[in-house]
Amino acid sequence: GAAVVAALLIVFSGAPAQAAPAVSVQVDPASKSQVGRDFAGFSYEKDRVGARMFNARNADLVRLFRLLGPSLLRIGGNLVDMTTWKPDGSGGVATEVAPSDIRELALFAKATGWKVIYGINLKTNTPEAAADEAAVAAKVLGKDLVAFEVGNEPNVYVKTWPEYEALFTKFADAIRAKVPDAKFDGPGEANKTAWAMDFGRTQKDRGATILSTHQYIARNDKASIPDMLASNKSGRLPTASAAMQKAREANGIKQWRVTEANNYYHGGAAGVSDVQAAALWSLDYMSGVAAQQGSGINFHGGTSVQFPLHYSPIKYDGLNPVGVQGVYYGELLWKLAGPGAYHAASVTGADEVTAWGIGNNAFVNNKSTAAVTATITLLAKAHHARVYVLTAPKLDSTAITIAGSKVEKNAKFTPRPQNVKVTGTTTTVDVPAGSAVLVVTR
Ligand code: BDP
Repeated sequence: GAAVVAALLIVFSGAPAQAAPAVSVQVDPASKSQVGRDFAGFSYEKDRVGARMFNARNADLVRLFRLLGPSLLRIGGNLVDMTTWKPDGSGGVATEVAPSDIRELALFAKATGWKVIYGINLKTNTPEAAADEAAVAAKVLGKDLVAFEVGNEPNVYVKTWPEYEALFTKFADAIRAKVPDAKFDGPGEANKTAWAMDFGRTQKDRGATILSTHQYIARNDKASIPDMLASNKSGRLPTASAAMQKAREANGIKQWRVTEANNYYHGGAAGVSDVQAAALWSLDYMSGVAAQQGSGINFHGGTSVQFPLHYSPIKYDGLNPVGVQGVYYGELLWKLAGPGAYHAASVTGADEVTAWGIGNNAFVNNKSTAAVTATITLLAKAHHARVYVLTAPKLDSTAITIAGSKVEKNAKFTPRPQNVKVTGTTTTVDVPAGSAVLVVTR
């Protein structure tokens, strides 16, 4: 009896896998860029500092950051330009920042191992107050401060580059007078890269270490899963990455980075921004940025007084996490492969399948509605590999798992990767419809 059942199981479970289209993936041994530990980061609104969401006692949040990190937290958003520095304030007020709020942030950075890009109000501030706040932030954050960012998306409220250059210079000069070794990222335009070249040229000897841009696919009334999944092939995202790389290289700036991004602005859309499709989208976006030698993406999230942030990697009730969503899972799968050299990969046999390598590991991202069987040529020989499958019942599902495990709100994550045989450098893995796999050989 048992033998018959076993034989039948083999016949029936074998059948669909054989019917799946075969794709072939070749990882390119050449590499132009390194994926660092801080590639997959977060961006948050500045008011979260005054609200003291970032404090070392926010235990679940600390754990959720640690699971993904150590990485880079960028503090900014529209709320940076609505937040007032209160050097004598007692703290704990969302629209203000007092020294004690920065101390809480610094303890959070220590507890999580994350570093910080610290945004300062440009739009409704004075150079003197900016410099005063910067001096405190530099002292309190110490080595955990990566750069200052002055204003959010200045192209929204400053019309021309010369006007912006003059304004930025006033603030940056005041900051550098108090913090002589201050580093900056910029210009951080919204959905544009027009000022990146000028910013690189004029600021490279004035503390600029990161050229930055913010990219969203489109406004949330345009949100759709098919458009989101196609957005990494053409349109704003790949065009911006190429432009940033050009500006970085031309000016010899060390890094370019998408310091704020997500799929659809005005907070994203439920059922698109927070589901499995968003996880697959975020993976392709990270791959596209790495391919253009970008040093990472800070996916925007948290909460905002402006609109609900459906795209947030971590979902909140007030200051407390209640779970994680699509983009968090994409970032987590990415992190499980790195750090290491980024390798492009060619895919033959399916249109909606992309692939790339980090180190000796390989990703296959299947955005189609059919399962595929991928035969992958890896970069190094191995006998076995671990396979992490990021999957959900459907592209618009929130029931996402990686290697059979969801991520609980307290960051409990117990993946059980499958073991597959590798023959020489070749292995074959099944990639379910609307799913991504990470093959780890290291
Ligand atoms: C960006 C802003 C951020 C918003 C986001 C959005 O920097 O504060 O939350 O758009 O509209 O432009 O979703």
